[in-house]
Amino acid sequence: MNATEWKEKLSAIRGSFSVSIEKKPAENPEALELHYLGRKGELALLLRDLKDIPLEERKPLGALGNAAKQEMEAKLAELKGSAGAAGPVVKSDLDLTLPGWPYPKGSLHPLTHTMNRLAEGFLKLGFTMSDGPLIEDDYHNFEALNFPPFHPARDMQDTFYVDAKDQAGKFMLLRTHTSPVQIRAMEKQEPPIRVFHTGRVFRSEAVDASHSFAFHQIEGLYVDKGVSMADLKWTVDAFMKDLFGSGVKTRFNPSYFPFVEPGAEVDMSCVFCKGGHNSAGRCPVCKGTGWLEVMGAGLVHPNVLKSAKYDPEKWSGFAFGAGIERFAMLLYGISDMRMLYENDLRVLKQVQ
Ligand code: 2NL
Repeated sequence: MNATEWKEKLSAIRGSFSVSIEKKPAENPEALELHYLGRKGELALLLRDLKDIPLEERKPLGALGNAAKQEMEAKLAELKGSAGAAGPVVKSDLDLTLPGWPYPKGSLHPLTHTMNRLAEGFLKLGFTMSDGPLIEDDYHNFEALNFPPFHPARDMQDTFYVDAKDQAGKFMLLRTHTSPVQIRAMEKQEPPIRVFHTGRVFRSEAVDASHSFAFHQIEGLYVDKGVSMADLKWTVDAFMKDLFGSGVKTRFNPSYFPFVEPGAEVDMSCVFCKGGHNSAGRCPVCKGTGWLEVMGAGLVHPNVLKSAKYDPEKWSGFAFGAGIERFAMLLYGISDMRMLYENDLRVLKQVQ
């Protein structure tokens, strides 16, 4: 290589370096440094070639090479300095070994969790989940359930009516119980049928520690050949044991609902005192009776079977209904229903 060729090579290296350094987005400055200025970099190899050039010509070439080197170093330093702002992060004060910020996890609402547990219990027993509208007509909420035309539940004092009428010219309403969902299930399906539903219901009521104008119910229905009170008793007992543990007992007291005959109120043994009294005296939850009323139940009234076009001579069934708030309060030891609607994080965080 002669002096002219050497100078041309140097200017080619400077040219390609300046193209690389101007690139947007910027190239990695460490890689550029290695390629041009490293021990086996392009400039180092060219400087090594100086030995083949006669001594008297070599001196000014060496000065040119060193000037190019200094210029390239300065440009690389500049690129490294701006890397934090514009280019990829190469070095920074970020300490990746520090613990992360705690990220608050969401959780299920106690009512949602209770509904899920109830649903699991009934799915296990072979029941299918049914669903229906929140805004109902008079027929599905009352008439098909054997409510007489002037039953007090139809009163404006008890039921929220909606400013819209059904095909029969009657005002629509917010469903007052989950029973219309079971009526609709029977309309869609021939017996045998085994369904349950959990959902919201609405009643025009003053709010206090044990009442709300919007609350939740679970309701189940089983219609088949030869279904009896014994089947109902077993099912209710199995489901209460699933929810509260195998130590729980259930008992039936005679009661009245228009849609069942016979009808019963179901009590479960008090989960707080197990017998009415504890070391602190009379149990405040069961008032010392040792029993808590938790649901209503009975054998489906023949008139209800007839309105679903089921032959009451051929089929019989049981049904039950319960308030979900009451179960959630017993499961979580909540004494005032309003706590379930206030979204206080101390209540909400109890459930994962
Ligand atoms: C209660 C009482 C009850 C039913 C609900 C029912 C549904 C059909 C036919 C017959 Cl389609 N009965 N449901 C039966 C007895 C009681 O609920 O106190 N609920 C909170």
